Amino acid sequence: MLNTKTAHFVNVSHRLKKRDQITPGIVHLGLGAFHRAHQAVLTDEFMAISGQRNWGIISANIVGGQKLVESLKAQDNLFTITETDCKGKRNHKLISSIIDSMYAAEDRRPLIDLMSQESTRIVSLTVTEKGYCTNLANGKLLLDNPLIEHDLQNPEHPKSAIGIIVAALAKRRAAGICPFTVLSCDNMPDNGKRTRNAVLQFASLIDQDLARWIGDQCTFPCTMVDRIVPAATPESLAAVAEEIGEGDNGAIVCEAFRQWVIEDNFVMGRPDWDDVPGVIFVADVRPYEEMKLRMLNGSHSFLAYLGYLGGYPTISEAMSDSYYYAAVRKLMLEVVIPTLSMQEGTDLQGYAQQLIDRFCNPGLAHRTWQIAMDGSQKIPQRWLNTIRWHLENGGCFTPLALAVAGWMKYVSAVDEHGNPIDIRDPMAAELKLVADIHKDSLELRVKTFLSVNSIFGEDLPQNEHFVKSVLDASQLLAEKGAQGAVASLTE
Ligand code: NAI
Ligand code: CS2
Repeated sequence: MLNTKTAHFVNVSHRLKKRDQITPGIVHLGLGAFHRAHQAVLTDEFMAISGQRNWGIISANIVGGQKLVESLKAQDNLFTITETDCKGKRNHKLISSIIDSMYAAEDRRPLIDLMSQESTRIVSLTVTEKGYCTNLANGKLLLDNPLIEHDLQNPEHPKSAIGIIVAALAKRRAAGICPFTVLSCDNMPDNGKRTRNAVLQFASLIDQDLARWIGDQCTFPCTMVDRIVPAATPESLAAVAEEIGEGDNGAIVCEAFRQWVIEDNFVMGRPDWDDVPGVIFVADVRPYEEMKLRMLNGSHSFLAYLGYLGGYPTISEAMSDSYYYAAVRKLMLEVVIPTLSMQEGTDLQGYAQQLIDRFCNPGLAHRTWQIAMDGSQKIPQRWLNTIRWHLENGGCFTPLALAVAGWMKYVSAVDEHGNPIDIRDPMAAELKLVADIHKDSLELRVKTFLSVNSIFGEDLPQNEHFVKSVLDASQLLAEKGAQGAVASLTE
C-alpha cells in the first residue's frame, strides 16, 4: 500500500481526502502503460481543475495484465507518473483518476455488467492495433480471427474487445438505456470509424436490429493520441522508488510532452478535457492523425527495425548515430511532409525538429524491440500510405523502401550476427515461415512478403516501381548491413 504520507504524496493529500467522492463515468479497456500516462493523467488534471468528480475511470485488462491489476488494487489504484524532459528533469505526479481496476481475462461478466450501467457514459480503449481484430489494410473485421470466431458463436460470453462492446450495448438496449460513446485511443487511422465498422460488422452477424440501433445511436469519435511511454522495467521502477522514497508497482516513466486531439462527438456527454493543456476538440481529427502517425510513428518504426538490426537497443541510442539522425530528418522533411494536408501555416519543419528532440531524450530508454512489436498491424498506416502518395505523385520514398526491407529482415527472426530475434507479432509464425521457405532467394522472399494482403493490400505488390525499390533496398541491406544501408541514405 502506498504510504501517502511521504513527501511525494503529501502535496496531493487534500485531493486524496476527496477521492472517495469520485464516481465512475468511464470504463477503459487496456490498462497498460499508455493509458496510465495519458488519459488517466489528463482526466486526473481535469478533475483537479474543474472540481468535477463524476468522471472517474474503471480500467480493465481483458488480455493479460493480471499482475498489474493486482499491484494497483493493493495501492488503492493510485500510481506515480514520472515525466522526464530532454534535459533529464523528472517530475513525479500521483494519479488518482483510476478509482478501480479489473482483471477480466477469464470472467468478463462483471465488466460487461459495469459497461451496461447507465453511469458508464464512455468506454475508451488502448488495446493495441491487434485488439480490434481488423485487417489494417482495409479496416474489415477479421472473421477468421479466433477471438471473433469464438464470440460469434458465444455472443453472450465474448472474449474480444469488439464482442465485449457489442454484448454491453445489447444489455443497454434491452434495458432501454442510451448507448455509451466508444473512444478508441489506439494508433490507427480513423480509429473511431474503424472501431465503429468492426462493431457494426460484428453486431450485424448476430442481431440486425441491434446493429441498426448501435449505428443510429452510438458514437465512435476519432482521436489522435501522443505521448511517448516506454514499458515499465525493473530499472525504471527502482529509479522511481528511489526518488519518491517508496515502491510503486504501478509507476510509469514517460516524456513531458502530451497531446490529445479528439473529435467532439459524445452521445452521453464528456469531461471538458480541453481545460487541460495539450488537449483540443476538433471536427476532423484526420489531418492531425496523419501528421502524427506518418511523422512520429513512421520514423519510430524506421528506427525500430533498422536501429535494432544496427545494434541500437533504444531510440535515443540510434539517434546518437549521426547517420540515423540524418536519415530520420530526411525521412520526415523530404518523404513524409509532402504527403500531409495540415492547415495553412502549420510549422511542419518545427514539428519535425520537436519530434527529433523527443526521440533524443535519453531519459526514456524506449526500446527499439518494443516499438518493433506488431509491425504487421502498424506499417500499413505508418509507411505504406506515404509510399502510395509518392507512387501516385512520382516522388522519392527510398528511406521507406529501406524501412520495409529492414522489417522483412527483422521478421525473419535472425539478426545480422546470426542471433535469434524474439518476434512479437500476431503474424510472427506466418512471416518466419516465408523467410525460411525462401531463405535462398531474396527476390522470392521479398515478393512473398509483399503478397501478404492484410499488410500490403492488393495494389502495392502489383506496382513494379515499388517492388523494385524494395528489392534494391533489400539487396543494399544484405550487402552493407543496417548501419551501412542507413548511412547510404544521406552520404
Ligand atoms: P501495454 O503493453 O502497456 O498495454 C497493452 C494493453 O493492450 C494491455 O492492457 C493489454 O491487456 C491490451 N491488449 C493487448 N492485446 C489485446 C487484445 N488482443 N485484445 C484486448 N486487449 C489487448 O502497451 P501501451 O504502451 O499501453 O500501448 C497500448 C496502445 O496504446 C498502443 O498499441 C498504441 O495503440 C497506443 N499508444 C501507445 C503509446 C506509447 O508510447 N506507449 C503512445 C500512443 C498510443
Ligand atoms: C510507438 C508508439 O510502440 C510504438 O509503436 O511508436 O507507441 C509511440 O511511442 C507513440 O505513438 C507516441 O505517441
